[in-house]
Amino acid sequence: MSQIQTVADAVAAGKAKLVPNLVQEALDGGCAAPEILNAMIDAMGLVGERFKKNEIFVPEMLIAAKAMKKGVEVLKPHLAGDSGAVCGKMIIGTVAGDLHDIGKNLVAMMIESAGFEVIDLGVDVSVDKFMAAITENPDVKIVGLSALLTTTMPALKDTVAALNEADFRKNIKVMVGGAPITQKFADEIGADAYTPDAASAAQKAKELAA
Ligand code: B1M
Repeated sequence: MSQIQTVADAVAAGKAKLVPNLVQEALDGGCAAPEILNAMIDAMGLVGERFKKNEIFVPEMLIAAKAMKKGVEVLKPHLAGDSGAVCGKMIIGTVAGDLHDIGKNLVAMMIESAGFEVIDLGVDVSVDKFMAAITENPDVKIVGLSALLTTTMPALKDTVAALNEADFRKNIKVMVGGAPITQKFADEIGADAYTPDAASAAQKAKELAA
């Protein structure tokens, strides 16, 4: 079995203690960091499939998420450089009612390495919290919103609607993403950009801030 597959299997099985060493071994063995990351993302997809089929339950999803996060910690220096924040500020968060943060964290990491100072508001972020953060950071260039649940897509819509009504909106671009989000939905709710993954989010953020 390849080293990358071993990492992916350990993530899917929620082996949080083993994953960091396995990731390090894969890196030492010459595997590329983005390839390892992609395999770990696929492993989380598999976890989701198993959950959908009732083969596993929330606790197993949670330990897989913990294993994934431990692996990302080891990968981070190999994926993201110290950019020096030359592109400006970005605020990011997972919308109200939604606790998923792995994808949002990856997006934040890639955007930071693309040259932004990222203010991460975490998960379950209310409209008021986004608004307060923008008020505290009037020089922010982009606000990024993540949603992983079909049931939190309305919260994403409400957050974008509130941003669109605010005076500061003309100076701020709004990016959205997350597994259930599509370009069509982003257009419907009035976001400036949708991207399907972390790498394209970083690219798009640079374009929007230029
Ligand atoms: Co949840 N969960 N979960 N979960 N979970 C999903 C999302 C689900 C698809 C699983 C399934 O049924 N197949 C399903 C949603 C179904 C739906 O809405 N139609 C689901 C469910 C139902 C739930 C609960 C309701 C379960 C329950 O309690 N009965 C519950 C909800 C809790 C809540 O949020 N209120 C729940 C809870 C959890 C855990 C807490 C156990 C855990 C999250 C832990 C954590 O994040 N810290 C969890 C997990 C791990 C998952 C799966 C298995 C994996 C998610 C993940 O991390 N993927 C997920 C199944 C799946 O996604 N296939 C599932 C890897 C990550 C890198 O991908 O987050 O998609 P992703 O991010 C990508 C892109 O989407 C994009 O870039 C990222 C990197 O490439 N992206 C952006 C994300 N944000 C972006 C923002 C951008 C741009 C791109 O611009 C700003």
